[in-house]
Amino acid sequence: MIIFALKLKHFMSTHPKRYTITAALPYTNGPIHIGHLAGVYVPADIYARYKRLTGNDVAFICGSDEHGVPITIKAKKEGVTPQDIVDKYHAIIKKSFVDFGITFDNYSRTSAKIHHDTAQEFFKTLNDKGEFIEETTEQLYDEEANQFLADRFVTGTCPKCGNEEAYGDQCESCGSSLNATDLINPKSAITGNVPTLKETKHWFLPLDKHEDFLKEWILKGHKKDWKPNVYGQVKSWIDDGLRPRAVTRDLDWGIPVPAPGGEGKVLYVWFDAPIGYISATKEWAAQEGKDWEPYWKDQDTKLVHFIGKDNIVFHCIIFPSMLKAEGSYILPDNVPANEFLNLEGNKLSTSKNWAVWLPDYLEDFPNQQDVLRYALTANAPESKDNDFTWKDFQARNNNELVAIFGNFINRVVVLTNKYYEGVVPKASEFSDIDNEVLAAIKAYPAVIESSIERYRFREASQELMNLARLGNKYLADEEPWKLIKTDEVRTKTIMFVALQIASALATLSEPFLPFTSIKLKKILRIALNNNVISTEGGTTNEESQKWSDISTKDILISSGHQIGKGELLFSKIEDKTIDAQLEKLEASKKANEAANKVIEPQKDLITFEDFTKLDMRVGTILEAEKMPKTKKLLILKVDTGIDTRTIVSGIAESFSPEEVVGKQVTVLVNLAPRKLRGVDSEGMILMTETPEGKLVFVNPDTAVKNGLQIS
Ligand code: B3M
Ligand code: ZN
Repeated sequence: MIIFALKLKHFMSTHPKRYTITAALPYTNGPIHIGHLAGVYVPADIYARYKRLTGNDVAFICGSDEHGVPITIKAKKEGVTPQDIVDKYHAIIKKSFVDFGITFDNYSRTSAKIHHDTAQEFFKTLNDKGEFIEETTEQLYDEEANQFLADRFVTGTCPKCGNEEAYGDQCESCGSSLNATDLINPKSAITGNVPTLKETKHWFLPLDKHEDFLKEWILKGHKKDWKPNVYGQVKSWIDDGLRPRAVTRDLDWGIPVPAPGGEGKVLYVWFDAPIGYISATKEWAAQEGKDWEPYWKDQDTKLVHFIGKDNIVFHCIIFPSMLKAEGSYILPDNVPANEFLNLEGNKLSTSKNWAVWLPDYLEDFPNQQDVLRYALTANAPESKDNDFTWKDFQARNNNELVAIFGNFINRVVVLTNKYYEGVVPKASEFSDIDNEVLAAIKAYPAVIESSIERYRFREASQELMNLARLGNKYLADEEPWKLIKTDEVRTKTIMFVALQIASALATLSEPFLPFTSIKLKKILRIALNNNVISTEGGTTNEESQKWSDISTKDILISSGHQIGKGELLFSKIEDKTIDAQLEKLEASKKANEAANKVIEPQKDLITFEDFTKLDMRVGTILEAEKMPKTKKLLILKVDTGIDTRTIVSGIAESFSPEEVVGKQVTVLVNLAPRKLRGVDSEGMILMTETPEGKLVFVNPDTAVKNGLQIS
């Protein structure tokens, strides 16, 4: 591995390149959560930071995906306009990315004019080249809503995998891209009705026409370096045969179709959104006084799309076919899609509010963005779905960031201040172990690079942690705190070597732990490079340490250099903090279930005679006690006005015995007696249950005589 890494290292350093790195445009119908960070944005940011640090010309591009049906559904639900929705969530999402140190060169939005113009121009170019099929077909229609049903306006069973909650354009379960008319048992998401079919004209991108190109480019081409989960999905779609896909919709929210007959129609969101990468690059280049075209048209530019697995078909088949048809664009070099992150064993879900939202995380863990970035990277769903647990989050923080990385830095800084008032001591002769450590430092950049270049960020983050482990072990083996008493010369050399490791960590950690990297550079007084988060300038006039210095320079931090005082880089997370998060999750799940509780449909009709058989009376609970060895049951003595009887009731989790004594209740008195846990129960107390699971009495709203009949 080291030899490969070193060869790669040399090649990379002598061949700086231009990179256009894109990250999937998040829908602006809600905040973003840890799954978005893990799946797309943290890996993309690690890659972009690393490419910048290794001297490349990078355009790191993203923006809000503001069209599409989810936004119109949310707007309708909240009684506001789609523009209100996108304005609200564009700001929230954009702030979250800044808060978490995701260093986009431009975070734009698809409602921007520059995007409308770019997307319409792209459509017109393809249309003028005859790249579309214009066809009138029957599409799903909701007569009651008086609306065509596409995308998330319709759900049904996926013809490919049987998922019963597939959407009109895509099945999130198997990732297939669908036509709404493909769905089995389609149902309108607006009214719940079964749709009818109605004729309408749309423009279709004939993917079948691009099949040979895609086979050549991906299957026969050099795409063997694509991740197996990506290559496998793409191959199965191509092997299944590709069909024309509609690229326009009968909707009023989106980019108007710039063609005769396009009135009342908009571009399909998945046609316009990927073009958002191009318009955002244009916008950025204009701000920077650069030419945007080399980032999208120069064959030497490397285009990399960071996405989640549900977006593979759009980024590996549909968008490349669009780019190919247009003819002047480069194609993606790689699409390192991640799988999904689950949360505590369940699928992350915006609609079910089963998520850790980024604004909430920062409220509970202020200034601990790096802890989440690291935990999500170390556990990233790179090749299979993975599970985020708060326990693992705590372990990554306590056992690695605190106990290894933070502990090592703390010891180096505290001892350097204690023994030498913070001045880097002069080293004498290096021992074999010293030379091994110094050589290992030089080798680490290439080891980390080799993982990053293969989009193995989990592995790369563990290599970084291994360098901190090396430092910890070196100090533990050399024990400068003992040697200081007997061999000052040797101690100085040990501390000098340890400080070289600390200095290397300050730079190598930047892609993974950007906030910590800044703190560490300030502690060591290494000038801050263009790490875009830093607001203050460097603290010395030394040239900022470059990534390449770690493997080329013999000395990273010189004798005589003054470092600063220490500060804890990470703090231990206690069990009670994690328990609070788990309780918060459970509460949000219950609240969500309550909010979305489905009211049971009415039961079958009964006759009046059936009803008259029920004898319901007002009664009063005279005594109550818990049924031994059960959680749910109370034994009640009830005055029914007819008699005083025993009734066993499953209300113990909602009421204590004391709470119910004296309550007037509704009693079904002619229910056949039952023996419950050895106790004869004669009748039933009528209750209802709230969505939160609390039981509530159904009783008269004023005190009345026991025994009165209820009818
Ligand atoms: N808006 C993200 C999603 O499917 C989608 C990505 C567009 S990237 C051009 O959740
Ligand atoms: Zn499916």
